[in-house]
Amino acid sequence: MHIGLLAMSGVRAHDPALTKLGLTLPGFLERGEIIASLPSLGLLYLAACTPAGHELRYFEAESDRTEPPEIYGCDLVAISTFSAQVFEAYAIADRLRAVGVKVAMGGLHVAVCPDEAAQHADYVIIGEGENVWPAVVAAAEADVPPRRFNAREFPAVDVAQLPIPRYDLLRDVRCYNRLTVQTSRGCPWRCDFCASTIMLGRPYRKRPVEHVARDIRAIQDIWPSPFIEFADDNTFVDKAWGKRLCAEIAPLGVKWFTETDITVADDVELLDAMRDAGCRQVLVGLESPSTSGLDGIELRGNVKAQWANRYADAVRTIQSRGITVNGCFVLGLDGHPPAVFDDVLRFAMEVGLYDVQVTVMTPFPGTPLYDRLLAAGRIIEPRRWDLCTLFDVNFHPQNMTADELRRGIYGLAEKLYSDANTRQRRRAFFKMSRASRGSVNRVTVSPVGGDRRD
Ligand code: B12
Ligand code: SF4
Repeated sequence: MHIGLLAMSGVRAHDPALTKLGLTLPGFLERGEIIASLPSLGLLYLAACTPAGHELRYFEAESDRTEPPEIYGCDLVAISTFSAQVFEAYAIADRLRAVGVKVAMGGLHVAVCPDEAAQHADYVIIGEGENVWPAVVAAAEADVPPRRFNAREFPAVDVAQLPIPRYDLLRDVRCYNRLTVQTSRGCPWRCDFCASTIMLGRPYRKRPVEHVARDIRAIQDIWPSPFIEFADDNTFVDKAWGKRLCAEIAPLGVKWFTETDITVADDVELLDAMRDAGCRQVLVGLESPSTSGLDGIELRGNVKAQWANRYADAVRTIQSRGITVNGCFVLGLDGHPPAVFDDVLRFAMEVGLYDVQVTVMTPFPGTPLYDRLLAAGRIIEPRRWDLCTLFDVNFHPQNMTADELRRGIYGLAEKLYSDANTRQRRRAFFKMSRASRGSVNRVTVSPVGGDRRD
């Protein structure tokens, strides 16, 4: 069969004012441009798990979010979904199926909304794809009628056995400025709003560090100086493993970015190992500048609430080792008062956060947050998955109106990302890292893009 893998990249936001503001301000623009062109790692894993004897091609949707015409030459097309693009994905799937192309859909969105997806796809896959995909390909080949595949009915994915993603398929697509590698899957903390790998129903798992290095080398075979983004939820939960990872990848000479929780600040030895291994930025979900809003957001642990009073010191410690911090704030948490916008600005400026990401609390389908807000009648437009962008307000906050939240974020973004304030925040980082013992003359910062909240 001819099998097409269709990725739908780019960033999404609907609120016109916030989009105009957020996507045109310098800090944001820089980040948006950098991250928008990441390839779909999930599809590259599926490609690596495709049984022999099929012709595979990786496609990116066009910039107007339609499918490239060549995809109509495929017998089977695999589409990977996130909530924000799922309606676009359904429209493409409908067009493909109308002319007899079979469509398989998987990914974070359809894993939690399989009934909805079944109206648009022949095969709907719930959960991690690697061990299910060969059965999907066999079903398409045998012309099996539409059905669902639940990863729970297949052997669980062993992350120690993951193949090298088929990065080679990207060679002819376009020039990617950064590539993703996974070092771990999942996160132990389970925040009530989190819509990452948690949605796939599997626990936190770390890969063998040698395999991570193996994957990076596979990328280097194609792109000699890649910038690597770890597509993890929370890389350095296990500090001892983290040090082994750094030791393994340091000789490869790559620069990288990752998402991790604030507890890395407790281990200076780890931070130095990260910097020496090429870490340029960590994206850390601080969520709130103070304890308000944090208590109880994690369904396991209460790490963020316990750390909130130490956030400023923690950020300074990380940045003083020569690693920039992209601090993320989720605005509109139930405990957030209207003063939260000023608090975030003050925190970011005082601490000298190199990058800041402010996003709207977003009720993604399948999260405890969505169920809680829906039951309380607080979702403004239920099932408007296209508003799951992290930049659109689609719920009634507890301590302000939806409009106050919107306007609060506009005002905050305008100040945070102004040229003058961006320069001032970044100057603080350079000062801190210069002052730090051992990092003098060693720190070079290349533009990096945050992404978790994208
Ligand atoms: C890299 C990344 C991106 C890249 C995506 C590139 C791409 N085309 O895939 C870019 C930068 C473009 C991006 C953009 C956005 N992102 Co983003 N991004 C991520 C990130 C950091 C890693 C995703 C990843 O690579 N995971 C690793 C792979 C291996 O896992 P996977 O994709 O889930 O695939 C597995 C299974 O799902 C399954 N599977 C997936 N697809 C398919 C298909 C088939 C047929 C089968 C059988 C199986 C299958 O098998 C795979 C292997 O097990 C995650 C955060 C995170 N830590 O996960 C956020 C995340 C996915 N992004 C998110 C968001 C909100 C966005 C944006 C809406 C932000 C914005 N405002 O623009 C946009 C939407 C983009 C779009 N076009 O839809 C949310 C999505 C939540 C949700 N449930 O929808 C996440 C989880 C971040 C968060 N916690 O909020 N993002
Ligand atoms: S710490 Fe981050 S990745 Fe982990 S559950 Fe919370 S939001 Fe998700």
